[in-house]
Amino acid sequence: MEKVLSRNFHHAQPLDLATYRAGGGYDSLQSIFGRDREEMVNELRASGLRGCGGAGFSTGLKWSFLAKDAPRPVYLVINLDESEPGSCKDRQVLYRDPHTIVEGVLASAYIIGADKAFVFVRGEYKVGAAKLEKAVQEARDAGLLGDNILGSGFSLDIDVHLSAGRYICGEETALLNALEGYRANPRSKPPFPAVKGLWGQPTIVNNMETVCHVPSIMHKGAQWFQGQGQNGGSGTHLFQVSGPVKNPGVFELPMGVTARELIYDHAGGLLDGRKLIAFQPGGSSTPFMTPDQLDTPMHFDAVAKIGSRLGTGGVIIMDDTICPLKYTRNLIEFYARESCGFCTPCRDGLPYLVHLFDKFELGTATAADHQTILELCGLIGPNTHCALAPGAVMPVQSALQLFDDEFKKHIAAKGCSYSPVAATASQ
Ligand code: L3W
Repeated sequence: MEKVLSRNFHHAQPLDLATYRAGGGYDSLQSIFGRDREEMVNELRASGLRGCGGAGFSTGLKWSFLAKDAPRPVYLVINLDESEPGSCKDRQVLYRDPHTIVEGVLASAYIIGADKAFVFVRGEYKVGAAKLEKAVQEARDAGLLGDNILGSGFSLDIDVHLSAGRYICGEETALLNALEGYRANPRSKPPFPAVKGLWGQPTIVNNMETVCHVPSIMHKGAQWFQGQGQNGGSGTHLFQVSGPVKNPGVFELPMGVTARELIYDHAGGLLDGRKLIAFQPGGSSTPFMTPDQLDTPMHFDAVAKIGSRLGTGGVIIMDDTICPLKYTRNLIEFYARESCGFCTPCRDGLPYLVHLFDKFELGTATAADHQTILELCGLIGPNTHCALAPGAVMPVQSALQLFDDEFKKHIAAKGCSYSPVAATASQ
């Protein structure tokens, strides 16, 4: 496997343009400029590249939704608003190798024929955004951005936009509203951004990692990319592991590496004396996987097949020292806080779930509360305006199945046996 996104991570500082180019940076443009755009989109589809921001939608398919005679201007928007708990991959590239982002954006913008590109960066990543700004300016100064880039007839500039900071800004249509200067409420879909996006114009929105795979696919081919994966996965992915493991971090590995290899070989396994109870494979909105599923290949289809989602590939570990109910409550509290407030099931349903979980911790929960959690999840999931609340209830539904005995134990024991009852519970 060849490292792509992390190939320059061994350098102490981000590479300046000259050093980046000396290592083959921007060479991909030779394989892209002048080539038929439809053919490149087809190659992308064949490569198996899928969106790395959580949804795993085929990148080539999404790009094919842009009409050939799309009204101008066409925009490319890069989602670098990484805020999902457990996801911490995009920041690595932003802080350590921003020219890889500029090259990915430029290559992708050429293929879709974008007139302008925007990179929407999470507000807390402001130091990284400044590094990206610097790389963009270097590219402009060298004629890699601007008018008639390298004599190709293609012109592009990149705007780096720092978010004011909310999780919901990472939802693609809320992001578009935020970019336009409006409150970041999600829009209704359809129309999808490819048809009506930024300022009503056709817009492709992609996660940063996704576009950073494009140059090497175009340079080395779809087959090469497929060969980088294993067990049915294509390409590489920046997997992340957090929680009570010996070596938490970000690892570029073949898509399809098993969860066991990722957690035990790369992240060093659990801390001494700890036992794996469950893990979330792709950020805090993904259903739990269990130790008997450790040999599952970490790629979209294989993880979906066992009832979870690969999401962002940000694995979060739950061990035997934490109450599974308290762990789950902590996740919902995050989503409750980050709700945009637009629709009632999300705005009111998520805080009520937190309240119900608190009753289990405080020892006041009854079997009826257990049942209400179950019913509320079913009510919230399909009835919201965007994917935030359905994502929030997925681990709750999963916890209801996996930890049914814990709910019952909390009711019978009138509280939590893991740690002092009042430590995290709200009043
Ligand atoms: C045109 C169609 N375009 C779909 C496009 C759509 C989007 C992409 C995927 O949610 C998930 C969420 C989180 N014509 C189209 C079409 N598209 N059909 O394809 O769309 P979709 O609806 O499957 O997903 P989404 O709305 O983008 C994203 C999950 O990701 N997630 C979130 C992580 C969040 C972060 C963060 O840090 N902010 O990482 C993690 O699992 O729960 O389910 O572009 O336009 N017919």
